[in-house]
Amino acid sequence: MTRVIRVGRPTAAFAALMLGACARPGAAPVMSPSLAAPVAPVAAATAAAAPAPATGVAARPVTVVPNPNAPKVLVIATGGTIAGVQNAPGTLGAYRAGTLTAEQITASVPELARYARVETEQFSNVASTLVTPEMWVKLAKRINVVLQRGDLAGVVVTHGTDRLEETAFFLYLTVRSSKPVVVVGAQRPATGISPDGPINLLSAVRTAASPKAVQKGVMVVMDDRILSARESRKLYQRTGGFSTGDMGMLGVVASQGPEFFFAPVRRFGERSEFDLDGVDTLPKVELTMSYPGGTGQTFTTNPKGVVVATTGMTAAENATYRALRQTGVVVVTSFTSGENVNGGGGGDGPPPPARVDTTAQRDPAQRESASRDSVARPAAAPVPPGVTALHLTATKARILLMVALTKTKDPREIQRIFNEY
Ligand code: DAS
Repeated sequence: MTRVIRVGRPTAAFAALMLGACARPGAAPVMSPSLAAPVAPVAAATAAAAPAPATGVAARPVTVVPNPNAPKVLVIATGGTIAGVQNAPGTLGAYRAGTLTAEQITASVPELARYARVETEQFSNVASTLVTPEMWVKLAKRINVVLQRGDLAGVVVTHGTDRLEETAFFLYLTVRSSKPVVVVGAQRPATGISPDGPINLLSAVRTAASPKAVQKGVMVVMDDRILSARESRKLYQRTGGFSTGDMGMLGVVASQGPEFFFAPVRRFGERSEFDLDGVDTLPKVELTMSYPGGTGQTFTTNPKGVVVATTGMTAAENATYRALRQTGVVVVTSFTSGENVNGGGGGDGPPPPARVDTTAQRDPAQRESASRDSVARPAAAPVPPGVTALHLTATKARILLMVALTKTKDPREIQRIFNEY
């Protein structure tokens, strides 16, 4: 059956909606109310079968042949620019992220019906700067539940790009399934000039529907690139801005569909040890940077863990974080660029000797204080070791530490986790 689908023009009500306050990318967003708790699936139906709702998205007559045997894919919408509308559609003007619904976003891409039987679910409708760790937990739990459905091939999560890489990495660690989960966003609002949301959504759904995407973990699909959630980063605020740097792509979405060339080999998905049953909130982990002349940061928030982004700490920073470790706080260091892979005690050789802080040997003040330490407190409890992140940005190291702390507070065990995931 061939259907001709016209995607709706703005109605008076929609125009009125768009006359409200708006936000520019990077500015404080004006949000639709969050539905942070998952809600019942919205009209489970193919995009082709649904009447096109008024969205403000430019009308595009499309001829689609829906595939009644296509795999089922659930699109879970959380908000972001992919759901963003402008005061003045078709301009470069300001917009409100998280405005269109899951149903409206999918209905604006009738081509989806060619590759998947799409169901939709509205999880929240916010700019991703409002996404919280509690929402990650709810979202991961929801995805773990729906992926148990035998008839569902995969899940697509639509998301704001500002915090997309964090949500995707959390899902990578905590969705315990071999089925594909694809996180996707847009850098231009749905009503803008050349919006990237529709093509990104199509590529994401094609990937989630593909048997080739099984056992690849949680992925980010943007600009036809298939990226592992572990490595993906938003490098800039334009199309093409998502990258995995030196680690490369898993594959691309070609004209014939997803093509994979690589697969992740670290722990994720079915092999993940992280069970969110009984977990509603995550342990508090703070994030800070080291810098020339820095003395280290202390916290009044009573964190269970601290991540320090550093290429090498000052003596004062070392002392501060050593003292923090002594109080039982787990301190993780992550290279500022996220690119470093040295450390952690893993690898193919014998375990390396404990890291010695040579700063104290070079710095007379430190040397004196260190020798005072060793003379005055010979029987003091050994300082728990620090943990080193391997090829993770500090923001992702923070997420892994939050998840690890749901299982253990032992820094050696946490180092094992950092070495495996
Ligand atoms: N405000 C941003 C967000 O929701 C926009 C985006 O999606 O790119 O993350």
